[in-house]
Amino acid sequence: MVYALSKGSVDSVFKIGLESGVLEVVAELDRERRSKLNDNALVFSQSIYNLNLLENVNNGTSVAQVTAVDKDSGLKAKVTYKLVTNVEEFTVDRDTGIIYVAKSLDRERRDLYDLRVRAWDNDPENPFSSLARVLITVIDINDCPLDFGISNNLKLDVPEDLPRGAILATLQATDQDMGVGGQVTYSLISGHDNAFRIDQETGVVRLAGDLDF
Ligand SMILES: [Ca+2]
Ligand SMILES: [Ca+2]
Ligand SMILES: [Ca+2]
Ligand SMILES: [Ca+2]
Repeated sequence: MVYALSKGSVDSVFKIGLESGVLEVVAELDRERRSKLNDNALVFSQSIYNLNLLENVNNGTSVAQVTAVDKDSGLKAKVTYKLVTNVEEFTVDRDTGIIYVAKSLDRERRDLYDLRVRAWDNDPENPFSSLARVLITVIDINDCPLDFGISNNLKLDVPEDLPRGAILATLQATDQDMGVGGQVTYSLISGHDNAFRIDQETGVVRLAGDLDF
């Protein structure tokens, strides 16, 4: 005697023993076997995380959290994070994916960080991993002092008979901040008795009155 399933085994859910007539539920077994495999990759909640941070953010501040999910179970779904870009300014907590500031930022030194965070599941035999990008823009604050450079302490010899309006010197101060925090204006504040004037914008110092020694 030979047994067969009357409508065939359409989606291979059932298998019948030709001699024995014993019906097996193949798909159930297969699903069971599959669930023991690490067959789900990690998926980050975003492929790119964009952050804007003020350059005076305190060390130790948590600034963002990256998260990856894994549809497997147990160790095959337990996620571990690692910052794979070599920087000192940021760290990523291996268990939570929280990003911390680890060292002072300085917009004048570096204003952009393009970081990669890798997430692994903890399958001991065949771990999956996935990569996300964390783009950090450092926002300027007005934290740079003006620097007069070599003209910080300028000594000039001026002939007594120089005509009014003659240019004596051009002072140049620099400020590395952005916007108004980096704008330089000049003014004379003492010791000039209206004999000199300075252009507010250019720093050009001119003779404004009569010199008499
Ligand atoms: Ca997995
Ligand atoms: Ca700075
Ligand atoms: Ca400044
Ligand atoms: Ca600044």
